[in-house]
Amino acid sequence: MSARLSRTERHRARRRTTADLIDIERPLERAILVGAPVADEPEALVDEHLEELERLADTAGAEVAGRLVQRLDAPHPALYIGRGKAEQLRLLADRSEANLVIFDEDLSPAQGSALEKALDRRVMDRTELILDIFALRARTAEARMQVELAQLQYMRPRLKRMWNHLSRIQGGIGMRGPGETQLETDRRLMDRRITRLRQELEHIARSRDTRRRRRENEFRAALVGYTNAGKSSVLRALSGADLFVEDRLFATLDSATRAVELDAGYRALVTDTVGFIRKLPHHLVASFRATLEEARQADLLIHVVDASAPGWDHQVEAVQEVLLDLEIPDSDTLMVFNKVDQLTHPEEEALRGRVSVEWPCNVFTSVTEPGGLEPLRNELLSRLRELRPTVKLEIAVTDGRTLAEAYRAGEILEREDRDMNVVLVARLPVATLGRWRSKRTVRVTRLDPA
Ligand SMILES: Nc1nc2c(ncn2[C@@H]2O[C@H](COP(=O)(O)OP(=O)(O)OP(=O)(O)O)[C@@H](O)[C@H]2O)c(=O)[nH]1
Ligand SMILES: [Mg+2]
Repeated sequence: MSARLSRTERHRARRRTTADLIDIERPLERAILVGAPVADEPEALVDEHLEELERLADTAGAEVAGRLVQRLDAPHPALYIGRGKAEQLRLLADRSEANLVIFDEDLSPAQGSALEKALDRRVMDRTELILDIFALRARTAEARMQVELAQLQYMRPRLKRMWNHLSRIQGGIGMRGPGETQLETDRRLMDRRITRLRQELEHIARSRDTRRRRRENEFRAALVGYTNAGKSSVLRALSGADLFVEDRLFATLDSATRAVELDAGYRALVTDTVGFIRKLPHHLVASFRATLEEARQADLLIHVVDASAPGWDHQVEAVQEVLLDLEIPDSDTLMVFNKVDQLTHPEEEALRGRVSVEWPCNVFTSVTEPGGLEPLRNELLSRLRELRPTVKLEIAVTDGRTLAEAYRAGEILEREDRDMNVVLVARLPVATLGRWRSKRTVRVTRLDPA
């Protein structure tokens, strides 16, 4: 079967641009946020999580009308929260004229339906909210397909409830995005669409693979981190490229690679990636796997942390969890503590002391202060020098294979042809140089300081 989109699908993809989605007239939604943490969750964390849920709701376009928390030893099978608490929630929603209830926890399809009945209004969980934001923010065809795939997988077991929503309101939160049209069809068509999307995404991933192979000679770094940490800002400042930056969650969904010119003619290719968040929906992680391939293949992972966020250490853990889920090794990671301009001097000093123990490989940066990114530039340069040293190579003219490999794997800066050998000044990966150590036909002399 062809992995291409059918004509109708192409037409639909063209019609439903992100701009259309944003422009959809929708009623203002008023939401009650519900947190149901485990009984021994520290108070500060409970607040922090609801704070974040509020930012998510705001990004999706809802106004927060109230909050409710119930600590639980274990979720109740029927309504997730207790019956009494559900009744209290209904009264609160009535009183504050909220038409939407958003749970910070993941609800099973049955719990979602039962809650909607008990509360007599729309209920959504954290996953649905995040999916909605992704649908709103997806710009490229690939990102739109990745989000649609994740949305379809989420909706599939919840089709009936989604149908109810559609009949009640038009174009509300969770109802946007390319996946929406699929609700008009049935599960069988949904499955067909899922297969098609998977094929199409594989096709895109394969062509990206080819492009990546062409860049294998270059030093590649990937920025990862919690959403809103400043990844795009850092890359924009380093490269001068015009990247989208915004003080909202999930500003970036697509990987973008830019060249960063460092001193002494060195350059690095740096990739900006989608931000992570606590409890990132599993289907989304799976969908974005291919986009994050850049991070897996990178010579260096740059983990950007918002040092001014009160719960930055929990954000670091959440990022590490997603990396683990994606099987992206993070052993060789440079930690970048960004937004230090937001800290007082004593705060910065305390932070330096604390992180130097846990992450000795760290730099402190600020995008807004002049020279605030120099520590990162210097670190990149020294990594580059380490991994791709500048060397003088004397290769015997008889050894054409090694000469060809030098051209393939390295960057040739100078060449002089002598009678018996070819003399090159080149930058080469240490791994290649290591392999040549025992060769008699090659002499390697390091030129830059180790
Ligand atoms: N004060 C200060 N603000 C910063 C700094 N770096 C980034 N910001 C702000 O932080 C917000 C988020 O920045 P982005 O670069 O969009 O963050 P991101 O990590 O790419 O976020 P996502 O794409 O959503 O994952 C923006 O409002 C930036 O202006 C910094 O060093 N200092
Ligand atoms: Mg970004």
